[in-house]
Amino acid sequence: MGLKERRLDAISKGGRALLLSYDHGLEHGPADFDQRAVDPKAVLDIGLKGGFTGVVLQTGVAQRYYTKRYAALPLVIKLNGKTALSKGEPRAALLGSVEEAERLGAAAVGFTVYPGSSYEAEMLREFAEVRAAARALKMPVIAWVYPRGKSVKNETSRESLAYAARIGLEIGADLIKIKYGGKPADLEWAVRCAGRTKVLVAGGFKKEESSFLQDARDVMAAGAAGMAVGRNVWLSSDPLSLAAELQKIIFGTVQT
Ligand code: FBP
Repeated sequence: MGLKERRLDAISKGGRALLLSYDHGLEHGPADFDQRAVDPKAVLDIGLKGGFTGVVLQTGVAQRYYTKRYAALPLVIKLNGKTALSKGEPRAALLGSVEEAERLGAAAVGFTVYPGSSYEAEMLREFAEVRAAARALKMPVIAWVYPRGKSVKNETSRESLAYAARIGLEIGADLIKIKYGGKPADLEWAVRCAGRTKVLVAGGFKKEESSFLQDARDVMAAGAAGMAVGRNVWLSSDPLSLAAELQKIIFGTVQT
């Protein structure tokens, strides 16, 4: 197995992944956090003890908090992002490089594109540059593909999700992360549109636990390879038992 395959295997065991997303401090600001989730160490501990196959961090948080203690929790460095403060057409700014991510010990990098935005071309071009740099360093690239902007009427419609998944395949992502609109049949079609590229699904805003777990079951039944979830885990009153439930749904067993 080559380095890239080993890295992919680390974050998607047996082709299934359960990533803990924690880039919300940039994307949404501390408004997403409670007293525990505001502390990156507390969230990294959930990732480690909860048997997640990786944690998604922006560079700054990784630099200060991703210590050797978390070696068993693979790191995904998000290379671009935006804040919730800027209005208008969405544009994720490039904030890091694949080389820097590798120095931080990353097993993969993440990159957001907003198809439909008037800045789509810039983001697609930057994705291609990141993909080339990642190929050279044998680093997998996870594409967050979120259709968004004035021209997108419904970000989670059947058409939007299917188009997002297909874009991920077309642009050469190693894994594609899309949203879930609550309709299993739509997700099933999106997974089909992604072809041989595996699809991960975001968790979305914090829900009742039973409803979130039902989403997870539906997502896996629709053929997704797993989830990359944030708020529903680190805002949970019991993140570790929720993580154990997610592991059962995604891997068929608890791995910790
Ligand atoms: P959640 O599981 O909390 O929805 O996180 C997934 C995610 O993609 C994060 O990585 C990111 O910070 C956030 O959603 C962005 O959401 P949006 O672009 O819809 O504001």
